[in-house]
Amino acid sequence: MVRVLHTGDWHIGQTLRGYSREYEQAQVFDQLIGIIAEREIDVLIVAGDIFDSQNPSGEAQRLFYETIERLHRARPSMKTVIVAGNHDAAGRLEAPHPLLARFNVRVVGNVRRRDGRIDVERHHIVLADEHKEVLLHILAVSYPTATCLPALTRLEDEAGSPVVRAVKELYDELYESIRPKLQGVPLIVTGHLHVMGAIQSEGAERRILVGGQHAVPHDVFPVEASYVALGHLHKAQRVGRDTVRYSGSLIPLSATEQPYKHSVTLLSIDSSGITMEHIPIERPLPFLRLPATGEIRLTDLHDHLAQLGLASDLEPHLRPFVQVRLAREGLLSGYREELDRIADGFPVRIVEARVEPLPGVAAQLDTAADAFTHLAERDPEEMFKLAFAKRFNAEPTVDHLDVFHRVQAEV
Ligand SMILES: [Mn+2]
Repeated sequence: MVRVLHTGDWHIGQTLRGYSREYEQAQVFDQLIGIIAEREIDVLIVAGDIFDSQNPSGEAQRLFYETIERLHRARPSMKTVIVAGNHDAAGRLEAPHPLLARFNVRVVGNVRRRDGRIDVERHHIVLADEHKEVLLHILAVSYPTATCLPALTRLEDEAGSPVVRAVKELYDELYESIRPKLQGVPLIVTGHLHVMGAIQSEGAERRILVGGQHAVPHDVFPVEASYVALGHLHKAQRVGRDTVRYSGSLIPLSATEQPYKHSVTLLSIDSSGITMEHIPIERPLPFLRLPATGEIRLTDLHDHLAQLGLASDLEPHLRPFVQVRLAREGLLSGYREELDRIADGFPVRIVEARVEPLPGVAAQLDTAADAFTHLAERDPEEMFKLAFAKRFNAEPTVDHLDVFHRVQAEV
């Protein structure tokens, strides 16, 4: 029996509206370390977006290395497999390899080729027991950048997406290279990309656009894989088939992720097959929506915040995050300042104040969203007007348009 734990999208160093997430991230790593010890995990898979930025702060790097060291201490026999996501700098993530190897950590930052062939050994991890009997194979594949996909150029008369084809070819080549070695032993494949049909959140996941394509069908992964451990989307979910899964993030990374439930997926693998268990991760801090459903008037915000009954001396890093849904009616243009003034008297951190766009604007936005794939055919000024209306709930003035035209001319 092999026990594998699937997680991803840690986004260490992330800030939300300027607020640090370090306290929450340290708290969920404590939970993770507890799970690993208690459930006697053999392999930990972190499916990309370790850091939130290509250039993580000293604090973010310290939290990462502390966590690696603590994970290793909690479970010295455990192997950790980390792949880079689109937020990570592949080279930087791989650079500490000589040290990380001492902690039984393998990092795959990108796909490298020699004479056109993939250096497969970098991606292939074999887990064996004390009698050298092989228990599990892992194909660790990072976020495929354009340089990882040399087959990206569109073929003559190609009807489908060259990105989908190139990603499929990448997985096919990797799988075919290790296929003779598998001999019926289970295989786990990793990926960091948007798989079609999955639910994405707004604002946090950053659309990946390789050659104008940002999602691939789930059949790019070999059907022979017992499990596909995905990262990138922050909602824990299956996609296409039960064994192709996003573990989801450990904390909500944007206001739209407020309703998400966070978990890690435990895979128990033996000769009879694979079983999955989703182990919940508790939110270290409340992430509230005010009101829970519907909207409130700005004038009622004070009462709603008072009803939370929070201790006024709550330390800044322990203050709950709050998203506010405001009714449009009676809202003045300086409402954001007024909102901050009201919230200032309470130990909360407002991360979003959303006003639903006017019905007419909403309909136009929907039309624009439908036409997203034909963005090139859309008039830039029309798009600017829509974006302006969405952001400010008003039409741009002549002065705004004048500035827009000057910027457009410069571009
Ligand atoms: Mn990502």
